[in-house]
Amino acid sequence: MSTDFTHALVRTPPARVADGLRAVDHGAPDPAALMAEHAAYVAALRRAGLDVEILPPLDDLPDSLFLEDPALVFETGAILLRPGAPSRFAEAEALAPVLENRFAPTTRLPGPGHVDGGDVLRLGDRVMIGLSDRTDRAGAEALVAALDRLGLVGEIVRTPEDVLHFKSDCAPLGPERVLSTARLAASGVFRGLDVLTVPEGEEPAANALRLNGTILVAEGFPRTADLLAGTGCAVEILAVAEMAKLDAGLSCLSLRWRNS
Ligand code: CIR
Repeated sequence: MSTDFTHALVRTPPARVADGLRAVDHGAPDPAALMAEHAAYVAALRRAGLDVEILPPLDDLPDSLFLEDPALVFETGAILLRPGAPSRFAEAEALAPVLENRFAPTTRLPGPGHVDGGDVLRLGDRVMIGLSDRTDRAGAEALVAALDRLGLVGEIVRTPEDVLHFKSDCAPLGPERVLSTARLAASGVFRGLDVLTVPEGEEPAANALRLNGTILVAEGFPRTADLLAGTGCAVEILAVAEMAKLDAGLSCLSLRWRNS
């Protein structure tokens, strides 16, 4: 199932992390505090049972700690993406040797389109691709073809207006269950699925992260934490205030997969 994982890759935040992209300027993150948040995240992944490998920092690429955006990994192979922000293009190629060592096949999304991994939601064998400012139709169509070669079914959907990534507003909780903001659920994209709706005012908590029997939730969203505790999973609260200044949540900090 798409929330059962044995392994994860993360990347150490670079020295220039405060230069990362920000849609709205809420102030620069404090690099030391962000490092502490990152270390706590790695510890939480390990507590959830994942074998975590930490890749070295890429100091010329300030957003390179957000490993979810330049690649997708599945049991059947990996896909190096073409991120939608020019300053993030080089992140995919930097990951190539790392993924080629672990995943066969590792393929490259053909151009000219773009896809950010943050716009890609996997639910079992179904993979939703949200069009956004970072993911265009040409990229999404190329991804549907690449997914088909891995035995997965891609489906092109829409990210809500003014939302960075599709998964800024949702998270998989199981093959047929999602956590979603009300605005995304209202689009009908999750029709037929079991949808848990994030309480009004707690929208940033939608990017939770289920790892086996644990769900990680950002600090400061108590009603969402209570809602998720009702699923029977253990809920762990993580501080992400510094990451949030770079528009980041919990899923974007790692690539996760299951080795059978
Ligand atoms: C960016 O704007 O690309 C980064 N500052 C944040 C990326 C967060 N990624 C994600 O939510 N998947």
